[in-house]
Amino acid sequence: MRGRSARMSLLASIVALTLSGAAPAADYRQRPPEDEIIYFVLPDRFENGDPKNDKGGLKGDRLQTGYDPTAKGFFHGGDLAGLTRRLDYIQGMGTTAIWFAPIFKNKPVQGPKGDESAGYHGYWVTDFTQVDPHFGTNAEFKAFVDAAHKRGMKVYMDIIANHTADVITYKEDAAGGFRYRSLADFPYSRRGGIRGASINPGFSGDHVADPENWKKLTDPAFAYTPVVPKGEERVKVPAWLNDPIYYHNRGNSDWVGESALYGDFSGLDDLATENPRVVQGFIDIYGRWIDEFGIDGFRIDTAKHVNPEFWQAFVPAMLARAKARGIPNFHIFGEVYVDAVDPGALAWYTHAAGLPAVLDFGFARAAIDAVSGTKGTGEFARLFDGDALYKGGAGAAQELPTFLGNHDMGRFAMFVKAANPAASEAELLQRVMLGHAMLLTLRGVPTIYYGDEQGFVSDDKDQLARETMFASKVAAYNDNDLIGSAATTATANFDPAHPLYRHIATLSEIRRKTPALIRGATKVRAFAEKPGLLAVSRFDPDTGREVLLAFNTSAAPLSANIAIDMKSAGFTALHGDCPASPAAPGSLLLSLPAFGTIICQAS
Ligand SMILES: [Ca+2]
Ligand SMILES: [Ca+2]
Ligand SMILES: [Ca+2]
Repeated sequence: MRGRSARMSLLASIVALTLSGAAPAADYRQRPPEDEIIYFVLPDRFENGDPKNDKGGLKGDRLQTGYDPTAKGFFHGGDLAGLTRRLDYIQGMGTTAIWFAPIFKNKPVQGPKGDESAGYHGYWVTDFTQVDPHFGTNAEFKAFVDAAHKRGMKVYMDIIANHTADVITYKEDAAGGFRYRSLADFPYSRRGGIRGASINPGFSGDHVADPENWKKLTDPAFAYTPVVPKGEERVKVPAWLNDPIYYHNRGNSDWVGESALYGDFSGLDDLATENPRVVQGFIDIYGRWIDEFGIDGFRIDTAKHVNPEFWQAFVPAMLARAKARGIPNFHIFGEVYVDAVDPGALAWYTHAAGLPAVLDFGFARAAIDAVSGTKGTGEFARLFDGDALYKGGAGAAQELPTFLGNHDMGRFAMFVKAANPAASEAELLQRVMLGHAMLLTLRGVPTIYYGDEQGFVSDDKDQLARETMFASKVAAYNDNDLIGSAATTATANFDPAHPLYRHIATLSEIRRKTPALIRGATKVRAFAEKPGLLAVSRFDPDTGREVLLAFNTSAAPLSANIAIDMKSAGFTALHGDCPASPAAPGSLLLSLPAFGTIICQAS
């Protein structure tokens, strides 16, 4: 935005306001991360803006091109041109930032014979400098970023430093798969185990980050013997990534302890992220995307499978790079998959790894359990108590992206439906609306999973939770009964009149206009050990004015006296049926319908 005349900026602001009713476009660089509402999308599954790139410029059948719109594990044709074309739709529900699954060039197809699938999800990178041709070009990426910025929307890239695509294999016999080979049984100092030949003399271990130390690690065959298949010797970009010395080469992770850091994630080549060459390599790679495109943040994939020292170096380097590019509010949030309300396990990464934020898996668990009725609402109290554990305390917890479901675990509606198999569609809709009301009013940065606003219900997790918004040819998607809609995924679903889309738009607007909901401190007022009441006060960061949130997770109406601030003498309803005044100073009598939400602002 620098270099523009004030008049141009003003004009741009007016245009953006008129178009969207959102904050002026010129201000987007000034917004702190907690002001955003994020929309998370898989580009392959969103909109096909250019059928010419569907096969990624490759020839042959789906095992060559990766393209098969009838198979859930292959490319379906969505791209950056489609995402750009649908920005009106995305912004129309009040979302202000887009996080999209990785768009870097992938290995098109991988997997054992007969069980292949494609890199449509973007997590199998070979070239970190280029947009995957299935999604478009670097120029189209620039057009997308610029178009989002013009509307005052931010762009968050999904990045990976833990692994590349699966290119490296091992010379040893693979019967039963490449089982993990530990540091103790296969030290760096011997070839193929403690009885093997002496190798890598003088190497003092991977905890010594000194480049001189790492020069002494020259033989990568301490555990398995890495082999790069013929024809793939130069497939990775930048070129240093093709050298097996920069990988762990210890076989597959079994997800616990040491192997969670050093093991290959289902065969994906696990980088030696302790090596200073690898650290600098990724600072250079991702710094370029900041410099060239002026993006606004990173979501870090598989953050917990990388040693914390890597992030301790990477994060400040990226924040400095962004600041130099005129991006003072660059957001970085890591994926630390913890399927429990366990704030300590997440908060550890803000201390030990120096991650500014992590995806709030605890929030997702609490919301799924409460809204599906498998538990009461007490988990939210434990969740918010845990905010003190994050580096920076409860203030830092405001920057955690919160969510209800995702592309890995499955959709929120699926969890709700699974716990309530006999529920009517109307009840499922009410419950899914309740979950979104919690998401959009409680602390954290609300993150909507694409398709949830059209009532998508995944059959299961992973591939089955990645339906297309444009007309799908996947039978396992098209037989789903969408919530709040008579449509199926066999036709395009970009309906701004869908009740969930409208519900999200309504609550987004309330949030944007109510600083207490964006940045206000949280005080839990009431919770229940069975389905029922959750009441939470949030306070305007400047005036201290109270906003009371109340949710009913049960199928019956309820009434209760809720403790409030003694100073809150009158209320206006921001949503739902709010009494105009307290029953007595310090107590508000609330009546909530089944699955209802009330938002009361003290006047
Ligand atoms: Ca396409
Ligand atoms: Ca591999
Ligand atoms: Ca790793």
